[in-house]
Amino acid sequence: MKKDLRTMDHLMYMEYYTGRNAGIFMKIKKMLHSYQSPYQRIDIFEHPDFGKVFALDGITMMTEVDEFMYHEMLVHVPLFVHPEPRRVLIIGGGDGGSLREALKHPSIEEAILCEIDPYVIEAAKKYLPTAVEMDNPKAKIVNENGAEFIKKYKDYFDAIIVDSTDPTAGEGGHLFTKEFYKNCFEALKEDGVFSAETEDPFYDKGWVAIAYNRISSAFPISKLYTGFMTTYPSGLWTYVFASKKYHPIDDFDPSRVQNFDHQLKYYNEDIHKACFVLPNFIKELINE
Ligand code: AAT
Repeated sequence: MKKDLRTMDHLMYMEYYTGRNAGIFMKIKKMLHSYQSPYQRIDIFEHPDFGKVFALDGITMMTEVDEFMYHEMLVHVPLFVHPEPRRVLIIGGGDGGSLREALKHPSIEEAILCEIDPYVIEAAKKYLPTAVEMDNPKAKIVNENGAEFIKKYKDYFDAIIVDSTDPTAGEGGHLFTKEFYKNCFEALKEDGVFSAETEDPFYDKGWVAIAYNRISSAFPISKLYTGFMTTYPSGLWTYVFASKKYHPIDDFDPSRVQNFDHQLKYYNEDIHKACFVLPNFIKELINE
């Protein structure tokens, strides 16, 4: 019988946090994939406890054990505010986790995943369990810069979800500009909703404020929310919900979550309301 590789101490992965004075390390049980694409270095390895780990340019995008926290919070908060989302656009998110969560909503008829790097899609399909819905007939995958792709649409989507890399890494910066957020606003229908990952409030606090202010300048309603995220810097992650019409709490109907067909692991109707309650240091960051 084939034996598993022994986990020893000699293979390590390190992610340096912004500032490069702290970070996280993970043992590598087995390297599964390393590839230099035109955009970024792609690594996928197996960790003794975290399962598969996916990193771009040495920055963790997901680990198998905690990706649910991030993907559920990024996707279900906006999709449970919109009463009947049919067309959704996910920008970034090449591991497929956000697509998987979006397609749990039965009203979705069309889900476009716009991931800039085709090599991420290829690697995800081969190695990552998050890629389960990529062949779903409702899903359409395009490989384009999301900041350009969005310009083709006006008044079309019910929801836009920005699952991007950090603003300082790879091509992620395009997805944090005022112009991009304005184009998202234009691409949404008159009752469209939006969410974006907006970094951690400790190592990247400057970016939380920048992203929130820029999104607020493009949308009449915008609210920052947080979620626990074990393997991302600081363990606490921020997201911004924005919309043209719906308020994330006043227009939220908890019975839709209670009657949802899928068992979720992080998000529930109480989390939905609680995640918008912010600690003082984060309120201060965004001048609230
Ligand atoms: N859900 C996994 C988490 C991610 S992946 C972000 C993806 O965005 C990457 O696959 C990257 O190739 C893609 N991307 C980056 N820039 C663009 C762009 N301009 N257009 C389209 N796709 C893009 C994000 C984790 C963030 C947190 C890490 N600290």
